[in-house]
Amino acid sequence: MKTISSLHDPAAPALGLSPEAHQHLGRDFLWGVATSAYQIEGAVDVDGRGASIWDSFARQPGRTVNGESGAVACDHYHRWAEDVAMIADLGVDAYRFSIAWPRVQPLGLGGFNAKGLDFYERLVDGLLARGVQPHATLYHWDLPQHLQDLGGWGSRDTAFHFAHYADLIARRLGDRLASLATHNEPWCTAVLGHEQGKFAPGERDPQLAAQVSHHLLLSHGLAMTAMRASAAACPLGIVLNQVSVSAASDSAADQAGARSEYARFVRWYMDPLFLGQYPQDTGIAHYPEIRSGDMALIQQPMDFLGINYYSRTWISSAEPAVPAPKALGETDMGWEIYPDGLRELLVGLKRDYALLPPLFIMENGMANADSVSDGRINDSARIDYVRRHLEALAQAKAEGVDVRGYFYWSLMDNYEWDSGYAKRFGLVHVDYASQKRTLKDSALWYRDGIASLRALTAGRREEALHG
Ligand code: IFM
Repeated sequence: MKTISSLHDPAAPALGLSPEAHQHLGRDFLWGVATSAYQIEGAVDVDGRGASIWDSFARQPGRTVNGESGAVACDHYHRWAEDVAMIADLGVDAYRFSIAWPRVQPLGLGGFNAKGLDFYERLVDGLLARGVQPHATLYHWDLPQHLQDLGGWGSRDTAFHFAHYADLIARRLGDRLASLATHNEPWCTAVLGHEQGKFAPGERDPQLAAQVSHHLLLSHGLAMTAMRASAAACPLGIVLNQVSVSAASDSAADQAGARSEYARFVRWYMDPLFLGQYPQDTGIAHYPEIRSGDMALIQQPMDFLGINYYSRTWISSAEPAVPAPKALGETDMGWEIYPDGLRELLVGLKRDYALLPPLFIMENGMANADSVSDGRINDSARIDYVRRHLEALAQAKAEGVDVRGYFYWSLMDNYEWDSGYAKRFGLVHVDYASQKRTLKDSALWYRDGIASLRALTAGRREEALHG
């Protein structure tokens, strides 16, 4: 197979970045790739794993495209060693994955499952042995079904069960993890899972969704407290999906619409975590029941904040609505490609939250139907997408935002939830029939780009040292 260096001029700037971006992303910047348990592991009935809400949801007719589920996915549970070797060969610094709660605690309460815990021990040690930092997330949407039967995230008790599970993981893996995040994208669990019915458990109840968001935040606070005690050296945080919001015009209605959308999406999580209160200007009627002491618990100091950015939200109150311009087009998800939104978002966070910890882009990427020719998987659109977002990220750094790393979503094509397997986000192509992994052009570009950034940085260090 050809490598990207034989496709591109080796003297060209690393990752095609501008000299300014080089300067900001060259030194001490962490490069990674990300996945999540249910989307890649498969092996849902193996070694004592309990059922999760996604197993049940995907079985319900009409919930996912073609009724597809993560039952096999990328079979990563059995192929983890090969996948770790592939990650190491990409030359990235870090790998972000999630732990399947039902694999390590089948019912979500009570006994833990030694075989499930062993799997993550092997994965973490395997990564470390290959020089790749392991970054784990405790909850990426696969709640044990048993807890759902007891009320799921709508029940306050689930927050306490989660803290117990978090504590156990911190004790077992905290000495070797490079970071441990409580939740991935709580907005999705609350809104897509409990208001829009698109994700498990498929509820459509806005009041329940508000309560769920509060219980997720509460569980984060409880888990942070428990984990601080048991894994003092491990950096702890949370990962939020965020957007930039653009108003279609200067009209009062569009401007107000954009402000309340931002309050519902971004501030709904940021304000409790960093200001100790929910925003009041969301324009929504549904607020959760909050008990005394909850907000203080939620507002725990964090070592890092993970941001997932894919696109912007466009607000038009006109009839008919003014469509988003989509000057750079859209991805296969129908999401507008809008890299400058990443810069806007990050600069806004720095402006609004004095207590902001160091940031990591924990997810950014595009779904793209890649074309295969001559055994090569051409995904130049993905390369362009990432390069533009890296430029935006470098600009945010130039404007003073403390961003320490970038994880591409995703390492490999995988189960895209209700969209099934048709949407391909991977740097690595997966042939689901054979489970063969093939590096796409973007993977080669990422690998060679990271390597030459490092070489440049090393060169600059040499120059600085020896003149
Ligand atoms: O695949 C998802 C991931 O699980 C969470 N963030 C967004 C990705 C793309 O939709």
